[in-house]
Amino acid sequence: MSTPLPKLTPAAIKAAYAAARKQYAALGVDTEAALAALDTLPISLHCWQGDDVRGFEQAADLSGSGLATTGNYPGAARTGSELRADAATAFSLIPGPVRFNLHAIYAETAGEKVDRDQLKPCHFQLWMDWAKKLGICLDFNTSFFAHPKAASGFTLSHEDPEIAKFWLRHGQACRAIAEAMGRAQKGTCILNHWLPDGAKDSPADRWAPRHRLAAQLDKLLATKVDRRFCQDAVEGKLFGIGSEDYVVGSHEFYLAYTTSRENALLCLDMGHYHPTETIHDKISAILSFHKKILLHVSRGIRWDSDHVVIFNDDLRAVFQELVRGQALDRACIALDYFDASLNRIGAWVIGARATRKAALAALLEPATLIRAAAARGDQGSKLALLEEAKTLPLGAVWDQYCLRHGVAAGPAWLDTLAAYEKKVQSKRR
Ligand code: RNT
Ligand code: ZN
Repeated sequence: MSTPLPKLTPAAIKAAYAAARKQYAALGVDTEAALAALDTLPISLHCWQGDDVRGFEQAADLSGSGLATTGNYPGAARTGSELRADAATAFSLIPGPVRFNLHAIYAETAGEKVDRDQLKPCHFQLWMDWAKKLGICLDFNTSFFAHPKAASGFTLSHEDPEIAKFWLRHGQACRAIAEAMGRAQKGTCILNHWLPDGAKDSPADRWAPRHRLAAQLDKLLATKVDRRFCQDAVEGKLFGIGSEDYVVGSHEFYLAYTTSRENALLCLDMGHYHPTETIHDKISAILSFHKKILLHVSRGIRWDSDHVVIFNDDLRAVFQELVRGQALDRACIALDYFDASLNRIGAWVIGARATRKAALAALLEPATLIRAAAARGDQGSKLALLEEAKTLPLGAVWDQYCLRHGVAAGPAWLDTLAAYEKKVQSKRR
């Protein structure tokens, strides 16, 4: 980027906000209340966007996991310190509260080979120290992929009891780590379990792996942890590369599992459904019976479930549902995508800003007017008001939010990123 991008002055932001505030107030919307509500919503940033889901195990290889990053933009983080520095740079460009979401393959073992079933809280001490210094909380994930014992495409639901037991021990190890993280941060660490188990074509038996998975999950979730500190979640998926025909842990499997057991949250990943299926309509259905959900904010395109999140209708609809149902505090929000074709810090910032903007847009909806029109049976006015709401000055309120958080409003954050890229990322070979 050669010429610096325009910076909005605080005076210009404040003037635009004052006008926007009046415009919203005339429609019954309190922008100050919306901004205050926005500050109560943490967004968990996923460590794996920073290095294309590589992690720190030398041998880790994503092939066979159904996860694939494409692109060769230079400057990916190679170590824990680089990833931490990159993440902190992203945080400085994102207004509002953030968390950081780690995977087990990001353990730091000081050169010692530690297999997944032997991982301990001490292997995440540097992460915990860093989080404490920044005043943020951590979330965690079991890594059931990129490992020789995952090469067949099956892990926890494997027919070989020894392999299944290995992955069970991995899950147990991760629960102890998540609990330690939660204890250190004096607040819940969400531990998400996603496994790739599935088949490319026409499995002879769709039943047995599901019976095994349910039994293994029951064992895993029965091991004692303090649930104030470790809250498990399970994430379903429709298909992956190499598991096009059958995924053991499908959405329906986990929906039924979590409903019957009440020991884990259900995780919905926006990219894990049929290509034209969206998740917003599922939220009120699930939250009619579940206390909370975990959302993986992502963007599916064709066969890829993990494009960088943008401020689109799907994302807006998710937050409309949460706000309309007064359920913003019943959804844990975590980003999940990976793209190696652009600056990876930029990818974090784009997705996190889009997510928060979608939440703000929902909080600014002229809900009272829209509901009143619907209540009197005036469908035309309801639809017209929804349309008019789309062009209200959301941007002015967003800029004010950025200003209050000391984060660049508008595209000027790209200049900070370009400077960091030049000084830090471009030096990595
Ligand atoms: C994979 C799932 C899962 C992963 C991460 C790396 O399809 O979405 O959440 O993206 O665990
Ligand atoms: Zn996901």
